[in-house]
Amino acid sequence: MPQINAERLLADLRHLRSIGAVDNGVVRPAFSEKDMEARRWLKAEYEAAGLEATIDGVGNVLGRSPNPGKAVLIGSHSDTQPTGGWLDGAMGVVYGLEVARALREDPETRHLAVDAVSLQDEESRFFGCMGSRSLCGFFTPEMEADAQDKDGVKLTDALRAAGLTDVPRIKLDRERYLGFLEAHIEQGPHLEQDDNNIGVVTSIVGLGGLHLTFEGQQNHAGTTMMSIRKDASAALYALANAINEEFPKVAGERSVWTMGRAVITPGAASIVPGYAELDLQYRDKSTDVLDAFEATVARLIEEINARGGAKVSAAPARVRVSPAHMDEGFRKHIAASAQKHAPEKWTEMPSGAFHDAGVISEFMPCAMLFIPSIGGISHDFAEDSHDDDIALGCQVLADATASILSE
Ligand code: HGY
Ligand code: MN
Ligand code: MN
Repeated sequence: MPQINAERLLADLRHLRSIGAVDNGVVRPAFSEKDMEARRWLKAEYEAAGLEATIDGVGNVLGRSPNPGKAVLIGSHSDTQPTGGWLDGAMGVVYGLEVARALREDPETRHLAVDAVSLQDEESRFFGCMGSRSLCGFFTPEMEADAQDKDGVKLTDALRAAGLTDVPRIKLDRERYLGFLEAHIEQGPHLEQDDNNIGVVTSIVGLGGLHLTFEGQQNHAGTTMMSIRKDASAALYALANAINEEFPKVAGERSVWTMGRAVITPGAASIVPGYAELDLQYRDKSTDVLDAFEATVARLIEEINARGGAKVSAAPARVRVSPAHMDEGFRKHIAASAQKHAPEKWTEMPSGAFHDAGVISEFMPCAMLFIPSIGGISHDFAEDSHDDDIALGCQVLADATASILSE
């Protein structure tokens, strides 16, 4: 079976980390200088690995194998959160490169076709999983027209600044592929807590988000009596508290919800706020639970507006993403490879984080493999994993890829 080169794998991961490095983390938002520098480096690495490489019109980097026959596509995203970790996405991208090299270097597998990909904007600077949606033909002109980041930068301007405006966009050839494999850090505590080295993902959560707006009346904090205030912040706090009280009544076992961004204007201690915003995101493996969360918010907004204070309104913050099930056949290959390389130290598990495989699974069969995150930390500069786990995960993926392609 193919043998990955752990030293080369870790050296490439550390080089990628250096592009946009800040403290122990990485700041490489989609289409930033550092993001595009990383993509140009990956293109060169794909070419050195014998792949025909292209950076497409939304920044996806695709390395195509010259080998005939059905291919497996392996990769993830190399863009990061605003304060991102060095492995989120990047590890799966470099695994794709290393698995392509390892199979090419082994006489028994050098005829097999492994394509490698670095996807764009999985982290939703402009549009969640934009790159994988574009590759699958799911990124519509309507989605693109309004896309802008949280600072108001338009996607069209970011594409122009990155020199991509007139660059052709790749559409994957469905007939070429058996499917897509994505390796990722778990970004949670379960593998480490249960002393497992490998997670074989069963399903990926669905997610939804609402952008909530509170419009009141700015006024003097000393002379405006409480009974006549239209205090935007009071409505925001009331809704946030009510969500935390009511959501558990309709939640599933692993439901999560986050209110990670709030804006209160003008943000002065002696002024009754006249305007506020709140971003709410919720996730679950069941569409019914996601629907119940949205119905609960609609009911709570009605109740708060009936009080006559600030007026609350809601708008979708993102396109709803459905829960995704990973391919049973691929999962068997990954499980067999995990059992070979990490006997009894692997488990099947759902993914609480969202991934490009969640989008691509609507286009072709997908599977995911996790390695442990130290302390379960992610989306933070402190994100990290042990080198041995990183190397083991790549070897498990290489064997699984070879067995899928040889079946
Ligand atoms: O938020 C997520 O689940 C992913 O890490 N972007
Ligand atoms: Mn992430
Ligand atoms: Mn990720």
